[in-house]
Amino acid sequence: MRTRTYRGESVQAIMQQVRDELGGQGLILNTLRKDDSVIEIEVELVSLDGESQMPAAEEPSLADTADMPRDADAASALVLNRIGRDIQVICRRYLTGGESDGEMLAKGLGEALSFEATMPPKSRVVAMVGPSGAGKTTTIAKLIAHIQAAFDISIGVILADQSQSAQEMSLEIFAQIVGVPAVSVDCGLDVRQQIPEALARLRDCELVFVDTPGVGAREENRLRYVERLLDGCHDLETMCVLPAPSNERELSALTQAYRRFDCSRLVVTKLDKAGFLGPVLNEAYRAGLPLGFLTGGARVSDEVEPASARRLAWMLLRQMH
Ligand SMILES: Nc1nc2c(ncn2[C@@H]2O[C@H](COP(=O)(O)OP(=O)(O)O)[C@@H](O)[C@H]2O)c(=O)[nH]1
Ligand SMILES: [Mg+2]
Repeated sequence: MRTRTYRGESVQAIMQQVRDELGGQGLILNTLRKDDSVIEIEVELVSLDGESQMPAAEEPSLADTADMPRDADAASALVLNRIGRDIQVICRRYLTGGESDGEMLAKGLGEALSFEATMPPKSRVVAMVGPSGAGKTTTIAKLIAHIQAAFDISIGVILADQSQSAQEMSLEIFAQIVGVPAVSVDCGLDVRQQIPEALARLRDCELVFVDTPGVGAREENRLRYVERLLDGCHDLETMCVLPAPSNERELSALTQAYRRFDCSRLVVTKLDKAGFLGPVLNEAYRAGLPLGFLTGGARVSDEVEPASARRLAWMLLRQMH
């Protein structure tokens, strides 16, 4: 991938430079606010041969079981080890008796887990909650890019995380580039009023994403802050963002702590970095949370895709190589 980094004082000036040099063909990968006066935008140099700009997710074809080891029992054991304890019990019913192909695994996963990948969401306001570094901000940017490409609806964002560093993606700058209005809320005294006031300013937007500050399972003050922040918000859906490369205990502590947010679905991030999906799938099962979206890649142009049993089965089988 050929990339170029542009720096400047304003989004407009940098984007003019991108347009002049790349003829508007660049794909935004990352947006950073280095300090008060310097903005940095990383752009992929997209070929001009008309190829799709968003990399298409690989189509999960489960028909070909030639990928599986010849010995069906060995194949089952291999896959089951990657699924997680509780789900194994359910999937094992499907994977014994020599029928260890991808379709059967998908059936097992479909029985053990639930999926809710409706996009755009039914609620007008969508808040992402999760620990720091889980991928909340990046996922919102990815979803905005996808929704803009696929649907004709007006989107806005509420920036409720003021703790951003120069290394973290700036959703504010990304929003400016893609023409999405953004309203920042600060940690004022009247926390409950912050979101309704921001929403009033975004009254023309049909869908509004809320980027919340990262909260750990044991950070009671921060948990309470986010709870109060979202408290006064109507027509709200809260998604729980969990990184796949996490251990079982941590994931379990997080979903328990987040019960107060009444999350409707899970977003599983960093699948590209997880060698083992067991802990996060097991937690989805134990917490009874539907899987919403899966992400695999640090950049805005990387994958975010609807979760499905077939997709997970395909990933688990692919991991065997
Ligand atoms: N490898 C990988 N990195 C990701 C993914 N999603 C986010 N990241 C990276 O993880 C880091 C934290 O992401 P960020 O969106 O700032 O997390 P937040 O603190 O939850 O908002 C950044 O360096 C992102 O580029 C993903 O799906 N895969
Ligand atoms: Mg963030």
